Amino acid sequence: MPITEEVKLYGAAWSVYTRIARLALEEKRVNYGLIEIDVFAETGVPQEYLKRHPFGRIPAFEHGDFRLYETAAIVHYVDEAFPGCALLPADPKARARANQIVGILDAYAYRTLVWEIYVESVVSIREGRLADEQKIAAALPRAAVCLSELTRLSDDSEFLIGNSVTVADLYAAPIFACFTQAFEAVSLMEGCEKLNRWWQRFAIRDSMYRTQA
Ligand SMILES: N[C@@H](CCC(=O)N[C@@H](CS)C(=O)NCC(=O)O)C(=O)O
Repeated sequence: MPITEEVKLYGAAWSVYTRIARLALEEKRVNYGLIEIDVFAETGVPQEYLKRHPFGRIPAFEHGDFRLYETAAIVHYVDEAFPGCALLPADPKARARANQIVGILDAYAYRTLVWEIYVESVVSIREGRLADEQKIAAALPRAAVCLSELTRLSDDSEFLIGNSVTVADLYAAPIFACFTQAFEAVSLMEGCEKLNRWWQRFAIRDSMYRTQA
């Protein structure tokens, strides 16, 4: 059936960054269509898709005739262009904290928790290959720093920052959905009680169910 929604997201259900953008759309209750793109196809990134995203990453976004790529830009556009809950706190310090957490997740945690731990520990078994134990071992200290900083910088309230959902939760949740499947997550999360409590609450949100791979 053709997708008729005005808002379209080009990506993949398995993708962390696609899920971040989807969570923003879900939390803002924006009607959208997800168009699956296989960036790892044997023939390479589809040529047509490279016109939307010349770097060949997912997701890419379209609202009417307005096209955008880069998840942070998409999330902020969705936040500002559509009604509903604001995805950034109004208070400048809380706003800065939420943006700082996004920066940490984007620059350090995604690579370490998803690629170096989850992909090596969990996806490798699914793909029938041996995990690269050296890669996992090298990632553990970096993962510990990511988790202790996220614990230190987050509030002990319903969400990572404040009492309503923010971009910090939207970036963190898809990363944690992968990372917490890894055996290594159990010991790494010890002592991160605030983060553990946040994850127990956020993992069962409607938006998380609706964006499951
Ligand atoms: N800076 C990009 C990163 C997006 C990204 O890395 N997406 C991954 C999937 S979660 C991807 O496209 N990977 C394909 C590749 O690495 O070739 C953004 O914020 O949108």
